[in-house]
Amino acid sequence: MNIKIVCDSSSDLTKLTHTAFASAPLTISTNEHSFVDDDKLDIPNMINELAHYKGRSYTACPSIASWLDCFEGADILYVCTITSGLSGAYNSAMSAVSQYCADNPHVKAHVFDTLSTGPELRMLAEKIDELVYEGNDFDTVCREANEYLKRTRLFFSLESLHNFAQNGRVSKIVASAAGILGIRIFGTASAKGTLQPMHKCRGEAKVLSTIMSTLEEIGYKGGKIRIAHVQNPGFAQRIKEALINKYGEISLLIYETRGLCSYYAEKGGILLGCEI
Ligand code: X90
Repeated sequence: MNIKIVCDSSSDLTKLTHTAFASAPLTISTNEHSFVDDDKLDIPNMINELAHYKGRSYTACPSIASWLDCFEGADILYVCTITSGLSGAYNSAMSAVSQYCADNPHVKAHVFDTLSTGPELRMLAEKIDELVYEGNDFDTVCREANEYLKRTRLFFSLESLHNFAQNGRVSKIVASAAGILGIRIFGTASAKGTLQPMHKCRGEAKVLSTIMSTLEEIGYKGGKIRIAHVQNPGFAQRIKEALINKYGEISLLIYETRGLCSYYAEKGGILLGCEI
């Protein structure tokens, strides 16, 4: 039995520890150039090119065909997608799964709509990887993974919402606050899987204290943390130090966002996933 975990590229993952993995790329485009968010994408070059580009830019979810490429050869499929509240990725994954199962009737497949993205999506994939490795059957993995998703959260600090606004994914009013120099929008994924701003923070020190108080409020007790950053390793490291100071040794990884999250979170952006 070939078991495969498939995410869209907003998971920022390229592999998992135990289970076969594939990533279905989203695409970031200008009128002149398309950036496919796969392992060949030169992300610093994309960020730089977009920063100098005067026209509009867009994104697109993975096509049904690119999901099908990822499914190739799998008998059991766990598919995890970016929130259906902001992307068509969940719908295209569902269509791809129906097609794949129609062609391969023995296949068992489940699509998880994370109502989130980035580190929270990555954490779900890591959890499924562990559950599969422990030898759990398909139904148990699906049930436990769905339970896990209820115990994880996503928080973000964004210096700009320009790309969210130009793609119509937040209102211009919300976006304008983030345009002010030094102001970061701190927020979370809403229950519907949309951007939910919580605070406006002036400066990184304020973001850091907001992260610490927010984690306390939601009952965080030292569970797993994943921090993705857009060219901001120093701040990610300061968050890590503050967390270790308060909670002691925790499972924490810092890494760079890939294409899609780099585009929307923009330079300086931080995404934090945690278990509660
Ligand atoms: O289908 C598409 O074209 C992709 C649209 C994706 C839009 C959201 C990307 C978010 C990337 C930024 C901060 C986290 C916000 C989370 C809210 C659920 C990461």
